[in-house]
Amino acid sequence: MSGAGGIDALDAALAGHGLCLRGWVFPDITTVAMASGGDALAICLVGHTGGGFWPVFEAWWEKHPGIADPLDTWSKTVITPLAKAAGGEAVFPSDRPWQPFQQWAMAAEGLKPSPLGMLIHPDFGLWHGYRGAILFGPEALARLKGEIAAIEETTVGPDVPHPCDACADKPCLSACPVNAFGPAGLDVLSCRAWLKTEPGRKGCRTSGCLARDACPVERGHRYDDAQIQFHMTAYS
Ligand code: B12
Ligand code: SF4
Ligand code: SF4
Repeated sequence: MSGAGGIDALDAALAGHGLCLRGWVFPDITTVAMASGGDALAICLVGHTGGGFWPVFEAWWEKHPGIADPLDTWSKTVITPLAKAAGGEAVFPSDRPWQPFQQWAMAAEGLKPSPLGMLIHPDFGLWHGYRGAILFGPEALARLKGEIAAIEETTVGPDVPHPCDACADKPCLSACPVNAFGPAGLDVLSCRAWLKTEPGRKGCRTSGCLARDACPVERGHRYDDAQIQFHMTAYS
């Protein structure tokens, strides 16, 4: 175990909020262009697998009614001080310029995109996400050297199984009422137009994206209805 300010302490503090360290990227000469975090030498992804953070967030939101961008604000409130205590700097998926969270996740966790654009996880299916990332520079790395070295040794490579390879029928692709998924990815305009119609409001907007819901992988980690409705409202 490390002392306060170490990686173990960071992980434990995140767990108290229903979040976790998702994985690490160590930019080298080929990947450093992915990091717009200046001299960041290690990027630690923070997120959730399944919807475990939701009750923690909801309890916070009840105490902050009317707050703008509640989930993004909660994420910043939780992650920023923890990143600082660990000697890093937090960045967030919702902030512009957008940081390449999905590229980081592919590098850190070996995940690959589903036909829907979202990355699919072999243990959590389409039910996971990213709430922030912590960028560590040379000074923090020197202090955390032992822990980081151990993490680097265990960081996953590109050999994580990709669930879509074994999914012959690909039910996600036939479930969308407006066929919004094509070779160019999600047709956002068609999707949003559908969500404004009466059947779209009663369907996807209330019960969640039918394409995402059609995926049979790890459905036990599906978010609960309140969380799904929150994300769909934010998106549409
Ligand atoms: C812009 C954006 C969108 C735009 C997409 C516009 C477009 N066609 O590109 C819109 C608003 C449509 C969108 C929608 C959704 N998004 Co979005 N989005 C982003 C955001 C903020 C930036 C993406 C980006 O351009 N990055 C910049 C480039 C340089 O980084 P990148 O890693 O290389 O980006 C890759 C993605 O853009 C991806 N991509 C391209 N098109 C699309 C379309 C979709 C739907 C997704 C998920 C990815 C994706 O390909 C890029 C190349 O690798 C990211 C957060 C982030 N900072 O990455 C979330 C993010 C990609 N979104 C995410 C999610 C979950 C969604 C929704 C499912 C939200 C929801 N309702 O629950 C929806 C999907 C809509 C649906 N029908 O269900 C997650 C994906 C998690 C995962 N498992 O992979 C992210 C990472 C946010 C997070 N906090 O975790 N999103
Ligand atoms: S339904 Fe099949 S192809 Fe679609 S996301 Fe799930 S595993 Fe991948
Ligand atoms: S939310 Fe509905 S309309 Fe939009 S992509 Fe998903 S299934 Fe299609």
